[in-house]
Amino acid sequence: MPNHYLRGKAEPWSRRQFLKLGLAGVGVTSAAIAWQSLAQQQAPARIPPLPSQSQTVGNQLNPMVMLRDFDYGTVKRENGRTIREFRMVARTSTIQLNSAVSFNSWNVNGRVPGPTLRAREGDRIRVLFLNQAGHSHSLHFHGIHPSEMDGVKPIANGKATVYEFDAEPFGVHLYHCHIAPVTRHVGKGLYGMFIIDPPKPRPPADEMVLVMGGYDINDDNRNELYAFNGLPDYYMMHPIAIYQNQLIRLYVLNMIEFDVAVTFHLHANMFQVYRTGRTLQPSEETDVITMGTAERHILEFSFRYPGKYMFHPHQDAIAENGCMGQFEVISS
Ligand SMILES: [Cu+2]
Repeated sequence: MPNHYLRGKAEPWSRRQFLKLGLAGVGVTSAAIAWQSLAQQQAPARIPPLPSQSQTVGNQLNPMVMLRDFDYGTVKRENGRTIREFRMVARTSTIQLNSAVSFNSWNVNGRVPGPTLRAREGDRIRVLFLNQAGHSHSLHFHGIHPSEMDGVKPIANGKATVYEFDAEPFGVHLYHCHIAPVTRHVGKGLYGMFIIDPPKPRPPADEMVLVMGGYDINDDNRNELYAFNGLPDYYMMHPIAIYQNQLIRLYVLNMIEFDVAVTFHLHANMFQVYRTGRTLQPSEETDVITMGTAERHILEFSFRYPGKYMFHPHQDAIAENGCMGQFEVISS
């Protein structure tokens, strides 16, 4: 497993804004190193190299990179505790959903979904939130935290705030804007995944994030387009390469507004389900699982046979309007 927990992330936040909050400074902790070396004692997962042409022309979103892009924050040590600082900027920007449709998104750090934050249970999370999107937003995290850190208070355009809380409990969580109407703020793209790893790391796997989202193109409170990781049909056009017999660990989140629930279905295989990522042992095996809005799970599987295999909600109208992708299993 690569040493992700030591990787710093430079987000486009000015030093002046940073100093204003009195939060300058970086550091790497011995605790983070010790925990990471525990994970390295097991054989690493085999992950195919990224294709060189995975970028969609004319679009700043690259779902192939987002797939395995985990933001471990900037690690600091304060009073014997590991602090993970995340810099998150709300913005407004246009994304090209397909050759015909551009969409005015509200987002975090210029991407839909926002960055996948990752921490270990018991770390202290410090989110430096700056709103440059043009109107009020907030960041509401799922997980356990005090009322004042619940992120339901509007942060006006041009203002910043700090959300700080303990990372608990381990599992797959999420964050999203909680300003009314939430359907609109989430539908415009202000959401992302927040993974809290258990104290003892899960076994090595090819780990990927799949966030399902919907787009209400014509403001009729219904979705016309859907996507995994931001761009409709991206993984159909650019299949995700994985190795035969390699353990795959999907972190799946449903952030589709307006539709009550969707399923996640994988072709030609079965997967182990860890509901909300809250267990270390799977609770069931299936090939289709129902997810209401904000539900999320860890799904594990490996493919026995090479070839291409689709995944999609089995609400086929949703799949056919963009929420569809495929794995390409490479012989090992
Ligand atoms: Cu908002």
